[in-house]
Amino acid sequence: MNDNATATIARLNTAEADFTARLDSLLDWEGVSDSAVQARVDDILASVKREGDAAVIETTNRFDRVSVTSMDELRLTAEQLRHAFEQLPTAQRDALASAAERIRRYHEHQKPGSWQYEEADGTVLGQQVSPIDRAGIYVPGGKAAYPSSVLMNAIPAHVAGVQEIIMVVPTPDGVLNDLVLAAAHVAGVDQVFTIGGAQAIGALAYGTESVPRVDKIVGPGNIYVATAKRAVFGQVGIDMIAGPSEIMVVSDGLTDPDWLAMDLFSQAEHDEDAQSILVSWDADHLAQVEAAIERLLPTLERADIVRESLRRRGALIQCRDAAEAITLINRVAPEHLELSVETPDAWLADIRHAGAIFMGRYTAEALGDYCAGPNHVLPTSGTARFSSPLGVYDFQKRSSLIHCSAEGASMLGEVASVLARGESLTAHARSAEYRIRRS
Ligand code: HSO
Ligand code: ZN
Repeated sequence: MNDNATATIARLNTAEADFTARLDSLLDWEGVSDSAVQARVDDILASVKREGDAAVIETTNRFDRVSVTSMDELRLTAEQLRHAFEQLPTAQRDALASAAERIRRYHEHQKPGSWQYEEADGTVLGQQVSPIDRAGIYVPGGKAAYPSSVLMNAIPAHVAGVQEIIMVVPTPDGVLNDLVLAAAHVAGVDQVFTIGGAQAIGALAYGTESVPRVDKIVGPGNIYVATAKRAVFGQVGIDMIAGPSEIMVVSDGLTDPDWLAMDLFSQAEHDEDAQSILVSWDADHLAQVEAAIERLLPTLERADIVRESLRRRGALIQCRDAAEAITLINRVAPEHLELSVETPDAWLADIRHAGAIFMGRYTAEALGDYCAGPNHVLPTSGTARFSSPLGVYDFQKRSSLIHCSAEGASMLGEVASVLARGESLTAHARSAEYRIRRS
């Protein structure tokens, strides 16, 4: 058991007295909230609301170190996106297209139907599903710009039937990421504005002379973007405020330790605050994975980030048995759960909280990140207890339908009248009573 502070990754054992406290402190992650950032974001949002394009141009020039004089210079058309796609090497074009096709097919399955039924009195009741009109997708700039995230955000919107998809992406120093633009083309994005930060969120939420006002904003961003999204929520819908990425792997001891080490690294390389946890009841196996981690870590391109992430928030946890592993899963409610076990189906019924479940030894989380089909925008920091992956349903809303027959209105009128008079709302009561048949 390595307990010392210089270990690459912490070793925990559920049998130890301080286990719960140690697990709690590993899971603890402070959501972003900073009053100085809040004040700056409020200023930017107010100026975009007041001055529209002029404020967007001014803030973009200042923060992204560009010098544009009109919004036309910050706008890319569908033709330019197509051009970016056509310029790509064939392998990248094919990979984007085949990932998009799998993601689209998966999300087609999510489309909920509208429904209706008839009560005995002839009243028809139902629910009608309709898409939002216009969606805004935020794509972070620089190193954090993931073409795969463009697919994961835009395709469900497209499948939901959203009429217009507007993407914003900052281009610090004017540098465009061709793969991001190509992904926007493949995913059916209509227009791209090369703007970012709180000013882009403000432009999407309020609309400007050039940027159409959207109904919902989705996509990850830095603390300024997250703070701005929180501030405009209510004016527009938002998806979620995502925390650092996480993976929890449960191994029965029979998976190649190198595979498991690399699966843990694949999350850790996202961010120093990302979390990678392996759980097993096989102590020898945990020791083998730890050795694989030590051996493979120096071979990584992003070794520094991975090392820091494992040091801050990683853990190898020894538990008693499979039942205790399930208790841990539901306690952590991980964003990604890999069940690296022989019969993962047998586990499913007991798993209540997890963003995405990767079943069996072959199902590396990385495959889900890019191209298996399901969405990679998932609830983090334990929010899988109450929320779900981004999906078609996030770009739709539901309207209730009520169609009363004469007989139904009469019967319901009696009930409504009594309840309305109980609330002293007599216009309600009389409206209902007019429709009561007196024969
Ligand atoms: N694992 C990330 C998604 C991603 N991975 C994008 C690679 N590119 C979401 O948790
Ligand atoms: Zn990833």
